[in-house]
Amino acid sequence: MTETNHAAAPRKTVYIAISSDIIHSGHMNVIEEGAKYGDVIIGLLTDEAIATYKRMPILDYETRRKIFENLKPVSRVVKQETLSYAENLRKLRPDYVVHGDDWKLGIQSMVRAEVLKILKEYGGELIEVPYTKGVSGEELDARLRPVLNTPDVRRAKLRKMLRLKPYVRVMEASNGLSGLIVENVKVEDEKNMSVKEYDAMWVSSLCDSTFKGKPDIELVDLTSRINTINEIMEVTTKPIILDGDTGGRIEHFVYNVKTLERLGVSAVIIEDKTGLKQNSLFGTDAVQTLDDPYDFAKKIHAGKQAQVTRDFMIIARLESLIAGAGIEDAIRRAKIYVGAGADGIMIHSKEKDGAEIREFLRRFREFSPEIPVVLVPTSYNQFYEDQLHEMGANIIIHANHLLRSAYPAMLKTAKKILECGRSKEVDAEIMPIKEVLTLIPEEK
Ligand code: SPV
Ligand code: MG
Repeated sequence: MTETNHAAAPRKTVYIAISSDIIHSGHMNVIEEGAKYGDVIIGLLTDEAIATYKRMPILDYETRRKIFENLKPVSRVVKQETLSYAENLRKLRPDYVVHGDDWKLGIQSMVRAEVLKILKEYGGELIEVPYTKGVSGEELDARLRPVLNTPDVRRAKLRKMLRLKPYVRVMEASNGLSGLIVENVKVEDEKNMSVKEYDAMWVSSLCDSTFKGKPDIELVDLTSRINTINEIMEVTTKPIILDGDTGGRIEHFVYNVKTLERLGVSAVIIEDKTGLKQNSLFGTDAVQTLDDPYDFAKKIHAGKQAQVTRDFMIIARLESLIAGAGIEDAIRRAKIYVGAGADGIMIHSKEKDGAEIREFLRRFREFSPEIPVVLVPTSYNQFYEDQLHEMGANIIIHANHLLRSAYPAMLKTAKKILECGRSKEVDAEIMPIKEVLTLIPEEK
């Protein structure tokens, strides 16, 4: 008998990326289909990648890894750190990439184009399986929204974001409608093959007061501020950071912390000023009286003692630079506040060149590399968010830009109607009434 060499040809490999944290039958169909072509490798997006490109993952990476590893048709699971497949495809060189045929539009089409380009480099093949009818990840996401909006879940989102995202991008929201803008506005980010959106909302004392026609001097009381928060919370799901002004008296602050926590607010930022609070952007044009740092530290400490969950954050806002007390004073205070238990530091400045912010961050990071730092770059807005992050920022707040865009638009319209004696002339500049009627869809 002659011996033949039956060394089997190596089995083909099939790469399937899973970028969703909700696993549904559509994924199963793609995996089963993929298994017909060879050994299935799942490229599972990490929590960081999902948080950066989509939203906070519900199931964490480890849980998802275990689920996929235990699926019969799956040979192994590897990490995919970005929406782009490039790194893994070049490393693993799978014979096939399998995907549903529903990725030919929008941002996904860029990912698809890149996959095709890389497969061509080494002779791999793309197999597209028909999209599973009746299953939509987006629809599942929408159905989950109310569940993802309980106070506990919402409150916890900010800390989770700080863990998973390079930085948290925040926009002012001062009522339900502007809350909806911050919740829903998205732009395609071609450079990173992803969609950009805001992560959280800033309930500003300046804007909340100004929308009510009142000055920003702690005149709008907490009950009214809570009404604003509730209005926003009813129609949105993103975490809320409250501008808590000075935090008031310690005896009141400890109650207020509990109230905010119960509502599902994620963080309150309080500033180390005392007396009649004036908006920081007046700088030294207004009387800005700094609190005694040890008294302020007591307030932080009392607040931390009062909170009942782990998730709520109390962030200490340093007003040294606003009051003209200098970087040395800011650093000294930052150390005291961190020592008192502050969960983060906000350093404010109205200097245009950003030099004192940069210097503060450099010095602060020498002794506190981890504590989140909040910046409000209203005056020094020549810096991109990425640059502020490089300087050391973890939370970047665009603090008043919706108010500032709404007011001039309203004023212009009001003037023009007055001038013309009718409203026809403004029709082209304002939203058609039909669009207003359908702006807020009814819940089904
Ligand atoms: C606010 O938005 O109310 C703030 C930030 O406190 S600032 O107006 O820059 O002081
Ligand atoms: Mg304020």
